[in-house]
Amino acid sequence: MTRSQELFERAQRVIPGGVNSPVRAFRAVGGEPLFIARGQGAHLWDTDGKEYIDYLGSWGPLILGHAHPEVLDAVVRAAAAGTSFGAPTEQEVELAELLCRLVPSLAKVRLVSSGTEATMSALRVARGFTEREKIIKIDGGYHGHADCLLVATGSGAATLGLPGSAGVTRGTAQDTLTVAWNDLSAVAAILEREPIAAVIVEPVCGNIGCVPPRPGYLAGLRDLCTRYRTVLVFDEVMTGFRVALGGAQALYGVQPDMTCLGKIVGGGLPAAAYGGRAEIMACVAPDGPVYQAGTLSGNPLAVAAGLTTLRLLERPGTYEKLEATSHRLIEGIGALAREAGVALQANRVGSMFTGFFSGSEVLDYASAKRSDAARFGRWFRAMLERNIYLAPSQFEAAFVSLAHTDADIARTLEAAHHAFQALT
Ligand code: HOZ
Repeated sequence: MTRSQELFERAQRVIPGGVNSPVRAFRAVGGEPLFIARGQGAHLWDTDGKEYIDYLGSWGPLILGHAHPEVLDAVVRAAAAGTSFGAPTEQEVELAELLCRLVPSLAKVRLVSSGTEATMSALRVARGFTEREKIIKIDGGYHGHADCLLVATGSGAATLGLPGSAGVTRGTAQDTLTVAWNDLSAVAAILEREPIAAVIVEPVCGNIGCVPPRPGYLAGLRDLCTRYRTVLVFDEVMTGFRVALGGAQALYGVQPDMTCLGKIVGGGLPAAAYGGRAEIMACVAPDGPVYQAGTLSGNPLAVAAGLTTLRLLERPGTYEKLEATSHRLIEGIGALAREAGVALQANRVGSMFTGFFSGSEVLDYASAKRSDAARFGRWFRAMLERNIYLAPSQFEAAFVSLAHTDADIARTLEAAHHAFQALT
């Protein structure tokens, strides 16, 4: 028995499913989760000492790789000055100023501790601002696990084949309307029919796997929301600072009314944020009537990690380097699949990507679900055997970091070649 297997046995006795988040459970790909001992750069080591090239990056935050020395140094210095005050600090002002400078649509921003908190709070603010109740989300869109967003949800729920979640009341669920990704007319039909507080989208879907917006889709959402005075919320928890320094809104040139940030904004520690137009953010307590709070909001360690990460990302050439590495990897994987006669849709935006085991284009959740998830599982395990650590689900995105070297990419392509051959 390996050390990971031993730990998993112990974990299952005291933690539901043996994991602290369902996506970690490897249920859709078979086998058991690895227990991770440490990470450095683009590499991970499990508790049995086996090394992997990591394309999960803790589900997105680690764009600089693991244990980046400047981030570590900032966290250690922050910790030495005190780990939490529950009072304002200079550094959280610096982070808020930086966010408002980097993300085009942010006039004001509130720091929270997780992406779930960010989306849940943004929707409450949108409802308070518009004095409307219903929201629209995308079929397969995942925005964390607030009740109103666990409807037709992606990520772990898609992986496990759950359409939503027990424990969400009918009353809550009926205020969440869903439409297919990339279908503008479906959004228009609802907005025409009834008052809607907010439309929330991941501007690049990441939780049904990586599925980009069709040309004109985000701009179309912008126009519709403006026309019907509905708050357009971009959940940029995954795409923020990932697909461009200013997020997907900078990449596609479309400004939402509100933006949710997470993952990279905390540099690997628990920080997230939501913000938007000043008149909307004026609704947030203590300025306005929408209540939202948090003991650890703006936590000094998380703020230090986030600030340092964003400042490093601001250096010239960062996103060009990420693009070149990602291009080489995903084009390479696509070519190897073709060579092996394996039908694969290699979807990518910047450094986020998913290889869908499908013969037809993946444009939304319905087409993502037509992928051969069992075949993905076999490929995933073949890659893992060859020391490549990917997201353990067909319906998740994987991430390239600035720490991935040419040698890492070459090793990954070599592994992918053998893994595709093993499938056929
Ligand atoms: N957004 C991540 C998965 N798509 C969250 C990770 C988790 O649920 O633990």
